[in-house]
Amino acid sequence: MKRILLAALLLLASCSKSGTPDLQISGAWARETVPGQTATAAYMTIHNRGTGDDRLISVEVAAPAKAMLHASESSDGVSRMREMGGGLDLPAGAAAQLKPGGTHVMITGLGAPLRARDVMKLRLRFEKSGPSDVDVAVGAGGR
Ligand SMILES: [Cu+2]
Repeated sequence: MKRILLAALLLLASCSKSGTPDLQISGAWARETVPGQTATAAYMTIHNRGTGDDRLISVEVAAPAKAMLHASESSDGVSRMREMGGGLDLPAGAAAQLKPGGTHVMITGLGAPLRARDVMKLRLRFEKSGPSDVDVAVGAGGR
């Protein structure tokens, strides 16, 4: 019995770290829009320097725009995007890169164009760490 309990505890420990997450968000940028375009994508690095796992569960942007988490995948030379319903896992000690061709924050329904040097505000909601506001630099890193 004791051995089974120990095995179960070890399994639990390897699946999920229950310490405190410590998130550092850096390099947030988004593409500027071209005339007539009302959607863009935002990218950033989220480094979990803590001892506990966390998860990015949703992203909010000022109305009328909407933000959602997207994953990109390509098959047969065609790239497609899909909404990440379960959010983005942020394991303790790891860095998640949101970048072109990969995971990104999709922003649709922009009420005004985004120009280089604008700053777009996003609110990221994390399962354990709660909300975190991020300034996204428009244009930077896009060229
Ligand atoms: Cu997308």
